[in-house]
Amino acid sequence: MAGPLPTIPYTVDPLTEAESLERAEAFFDVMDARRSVREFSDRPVPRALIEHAIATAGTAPSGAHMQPWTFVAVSDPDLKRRIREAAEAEERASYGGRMSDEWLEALAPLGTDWQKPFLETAPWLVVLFAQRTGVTADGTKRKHYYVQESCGIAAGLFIASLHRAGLATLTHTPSPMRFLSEVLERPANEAPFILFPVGYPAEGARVPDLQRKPLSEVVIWR
Ligand code: IYR
Repeated sequence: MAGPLPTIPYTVDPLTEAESLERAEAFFDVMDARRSVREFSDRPVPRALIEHAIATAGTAPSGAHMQPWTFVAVSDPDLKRRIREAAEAEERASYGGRMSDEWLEALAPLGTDWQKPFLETAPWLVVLFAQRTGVTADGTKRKHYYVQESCGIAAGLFIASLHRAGLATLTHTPSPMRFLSEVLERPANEAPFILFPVGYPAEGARVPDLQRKPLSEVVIWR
């Protein structure tokens, strides 16, 4: 059994309470301006921005530090077209009867339907795969822990990084999304988790006028 890793010193920024509050408020303002986007421009996005967002996602804490994620960054038009075709085939079946009336009613305010043109318009599709298991240096199978939680946190950081860089994305989960494993030739230990179209919003893009729950509705102080 491996022993504990060597340790290194760690400190956080030494801030006054006022400075902390200022930073917290400024970060909230940045994140509060983020919206999920479904209308993308075809304006190219430099690969370096995608690399930084993925690197930022990779700073997420993960179960036993297994980092159980793979990001597949797709810009190839042929692959994007195949992903769109497969996603729309699934979504057509979902909207056409596979989703319950209750589900369709919950989605109605968002105005979504089976058509997903953004899967071809957005310059990048980044697919986050969750690794149910991994491999050790000697090639043996290794269990991963808290895979969903770890990938969920990584997804959040990915979204935050893109937003900070002035980009837009959508947490898209075509259902079922097994086809992504086939099209992107991923191994059986990886399951598609979220598909992110990434780009700039289309000129004149609009988003639903949603309201976020106030703090009083989401927090209980004890
Ligand atoms: N996957 C479908 C349906 C959908 C489901 C939920 I939950 C959403 O928040 C949005 C859409 C689609 O992408 O249209």
